[in-house]
Amino acid sequence: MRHFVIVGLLVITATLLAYLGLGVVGLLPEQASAQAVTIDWLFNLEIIVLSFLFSLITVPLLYSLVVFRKREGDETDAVHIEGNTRLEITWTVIPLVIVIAFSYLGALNLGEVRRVDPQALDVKVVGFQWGWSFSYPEYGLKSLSELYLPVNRQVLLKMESRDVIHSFYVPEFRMKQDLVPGQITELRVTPVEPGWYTLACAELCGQDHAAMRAPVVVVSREEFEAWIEQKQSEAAEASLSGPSADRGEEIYRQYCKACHSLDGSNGTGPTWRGLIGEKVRLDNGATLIGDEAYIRRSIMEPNAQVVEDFNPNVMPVFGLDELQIEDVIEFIKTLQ
Ligand code: HEC
Ligand SMILES: [Cu+2]
Repeated sequence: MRHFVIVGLLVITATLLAYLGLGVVGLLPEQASAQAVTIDWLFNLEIIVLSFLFSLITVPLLYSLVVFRKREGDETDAVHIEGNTRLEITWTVIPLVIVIAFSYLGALNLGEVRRVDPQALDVKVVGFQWGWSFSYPEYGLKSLSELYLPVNRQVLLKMESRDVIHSFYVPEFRMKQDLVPGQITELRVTPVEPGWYTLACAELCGQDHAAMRAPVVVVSREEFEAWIEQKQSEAAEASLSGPSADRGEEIYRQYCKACHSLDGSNGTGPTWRGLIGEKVRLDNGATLIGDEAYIRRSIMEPNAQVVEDFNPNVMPVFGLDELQIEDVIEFIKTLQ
């Protein structure tokens, strides 16, 4: 009986230490979304239960190892114990109740986290090897390289992948959602804390997976509106002033850099240096001279004319619009 009391007290102490210890480590970053609060509540409850279970196993084990160790000169056998029905029922029923309780809480939690707000702001997210692009259909804005969000308004992210499976993860929001090729997946999140965060791809997706990041900026409603207006006037200006090599270079940095170099070295794709006006050999044996029409076609239908020694089906179709393609061509022209 004395042993039970001592072990019981030690288990309680170890549980507290394990729980407080995990709290000090700071497993999670700040809570920047309404969903994070809900998720962390359940997570915290699980941490309490697992601190207890961890202690319940390790404390009696260590206690027995030390207190009931073999004494010197003791050659007798240990006591043989054959089954204990009451114990077996207890350690089956209690965990069963805990698991059922957690699945109930988990279901409530999931419902809360996924609650639909009809006023939600629609944002389209595209993931590709290795970057992100964001569009705001409500405001006629597309292909932006940063995700701006107004505080305290639910956002409905509609996500697509251009190539392989990626995963949308902003640790401060806690939510994570895969982007699956050929499918549109959705995630709802309500930012509650203005600030700068980082979106990171959470699904190993190839060579530069670790660099697949994008800024996420949560701002007040007024700042968001000002930002939208600024982006809209930039877009309007761009369509008036015609193609620009500077914007082409920006598109290059955002989408094409992973495979195309500017310095004459070939990577996953051919270099862009000297592409205009030079001979290009195709994999069907034909040769042609690199001109605007060829570049345009290579961007819109990458498999129509495949460059010799390079793999087809590697270059994604980016869905660039007419002006963006002209910007890119303008930029390639500067690379002689
Ligand atoms: C995942 C790798 C990858 C990315 C990203 C990529 N490309 Fe390519 N690209 C290729 C490969 C591979 C080829 C050669 C095979 C072919 O012709 O389809 C190619 C060929 C081309 C060609 C023909 C080039 C030549 O030297 O004859 C053009 C033009 C081109 N890409 C434009 C772009 C543009 C514009 C972007 C960004 C919007 C882009 N690519 C992004 C892989 C990529
Ligand atoms: Cu990825």
